[in-house]
Amino acid sequence: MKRIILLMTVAAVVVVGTLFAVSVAGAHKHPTAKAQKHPTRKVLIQNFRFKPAHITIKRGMRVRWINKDSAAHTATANNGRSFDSGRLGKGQRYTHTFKRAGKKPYHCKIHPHMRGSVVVKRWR
Ligand SMILES: [Cu+2]
Repeated sequence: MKRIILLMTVAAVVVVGTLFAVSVAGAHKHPTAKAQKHPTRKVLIQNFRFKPAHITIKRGMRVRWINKDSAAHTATANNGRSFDSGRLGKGQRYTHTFKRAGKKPYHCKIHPHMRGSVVVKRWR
């Protein structure tokens, strides 16, 4: 959904930019192009679940976990070293950049039944 809104925004920027290209010659740029190259995927922590629990991203992308619960949670790699958010209170967030391809299962240290995974692909 976010992606569609972003694409629509980009389309709108391009259309508006084209319409005003004559009057603002030289200032016609695509400010969102850079941001799109390494987008951030959001994973909400809500009702003692990771939402979505399983995501696939490209290498170099970031994942941002946001705790929407009143209870504290963590996003901790099962291998114990790839990434660990530490204790996230209500509204707190943690961002990690995934530089290596592979499947990265993770869990919440406080509630071990909470599980998720990030699959990092080399290419699209
Ligand atoms: Cu938890």
